[in-house]
Amino acid sequence: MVQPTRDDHFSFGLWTVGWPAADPFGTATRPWLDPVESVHRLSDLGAWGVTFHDDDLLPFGSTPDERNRILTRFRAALDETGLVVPMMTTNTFTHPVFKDGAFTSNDRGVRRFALRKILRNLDLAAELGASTYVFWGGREGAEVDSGKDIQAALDRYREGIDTLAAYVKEQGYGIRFAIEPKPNEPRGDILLPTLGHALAFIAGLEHGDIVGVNPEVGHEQMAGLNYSAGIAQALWAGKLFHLDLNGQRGIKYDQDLIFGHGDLINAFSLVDLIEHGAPGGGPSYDGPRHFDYKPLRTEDVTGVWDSAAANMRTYLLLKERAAAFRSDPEVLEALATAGVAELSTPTLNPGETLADLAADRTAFEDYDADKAGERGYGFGRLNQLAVEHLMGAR
Ligand code: GLO
Ligand code: NI
Ligand code: NI
Ligand code: NI
Repeated sequence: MVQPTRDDHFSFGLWTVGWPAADPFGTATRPWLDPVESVHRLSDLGAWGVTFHDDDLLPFGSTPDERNRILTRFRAALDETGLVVPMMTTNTFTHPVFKDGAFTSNDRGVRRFALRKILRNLDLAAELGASTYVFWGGREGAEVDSGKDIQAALDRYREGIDTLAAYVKEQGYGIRFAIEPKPNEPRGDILLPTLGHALAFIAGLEHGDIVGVNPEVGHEQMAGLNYSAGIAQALWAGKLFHLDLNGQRGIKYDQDLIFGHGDLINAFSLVDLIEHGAPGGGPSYDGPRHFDYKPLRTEDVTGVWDSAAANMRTYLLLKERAAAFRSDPEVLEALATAGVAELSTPTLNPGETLADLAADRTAFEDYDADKAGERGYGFGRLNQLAVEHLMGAR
């Protein structure tokens, strides 16, 4: 049960296991990892897919010959293992050219360069069969309020995404875009800082029909937000195109811990939600279970692969616990006491008008608000049952 298989649709970024662990205060603690080796190791561990930024595989500035050579080797590894590339993305943050942003740099030449870099990589994504293309705008932001016209920046962000989305449609690539929000780091403040900001931005796009979100556990939690509640809203909006699973402990720098190694109770409710859908029958999520974590800087190469396996194992254990939770009669009873299913009944009767409601004395004049205020919902008991399932105590 806790042995991952291809059917679990686990995917990893090349930049996760391949992170050599340089941080702002220290140099790399691990050697460069060959992407071909990562493909083989991930496959052996039971993963299904691998994702990457252009520069993770094809170093910035490589010649067409170098690109071809690297791609041939990489494709051979994919063919040999059967691993797929469900998602690709562009690095628009490492090179100094992007220090003030890509789509939203104040420098117009940089913006045009960024569009070209992404365009070329979209063609590659289509060739490799990726169905999702992620946009994480880590450098789209500012440290200085007066240095960035935020409204103009949003205009340029929209121009960039719409232009590329139109291209994808024109080419018939069948690729959908997923915007990944993050509140800060590396910029002091990043545009589209949360899932909610991203959804509002998408609603104003011309080609928003193929644009959704790629929310990351740690990014929402860095903003103090509830990840599984945000995921529920993304599902409700029909915009959960992809997700980045990892762990984070509180409002601080981006930790990218192993999935579940942060807020474990929220990780439990997330797995319950995406596996089973909302209790009222809302949609579940059938896309990749994608891990965007970093092996701790203190790990050696053995620790890298142990941590990759740990992400999948934690997910599967949570899935097992969530299934037990959902079928426990005591939980069903606690859910009924809490009125969870009742929320799915519309507030007005079928065909009822506001005038009908205004004439309904039982809704107001004769309604015993004090009595209703006495109701105990038993949410604490419900949560204790969740915690006990999570702990394997039931
Ligand atoms: C950084 C982001 C980053 C993105 C990546 C893929 O905090 O999480 O790793 O997920 O660029 O789009
Ligand atoms: Ni991140
Ligand atoms: Ni992160
Ligand atoms: Ni991410």
